[in-house]
Amino acid sequence: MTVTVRDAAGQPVDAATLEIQALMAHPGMAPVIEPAQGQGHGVYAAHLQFTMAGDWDVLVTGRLPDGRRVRQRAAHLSVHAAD
Ligand SMILES: [Cu+2]
Repeated sequence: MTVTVRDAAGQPVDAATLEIQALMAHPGMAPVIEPAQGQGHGVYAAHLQFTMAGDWDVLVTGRLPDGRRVRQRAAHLSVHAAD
């Protein structure tokens, strides 16, 4: 999964420290959390391995280079098991 971070002027933001978290809505379900590696040009990438089929909310969390915290919903996915 990749996310792109831009500032208010639309310029890419590098050097953030980000994690991608995938969560399911039901109780007792551990989130999948992976650090996102900067690729340059504001792009960050993480490899997520979903632990069950179903509906997942994907959040981006962490800190921007200026110290501000990030917590933003990035996607809602319906995950199906491969045949
Ligand atoms: Cu689940």
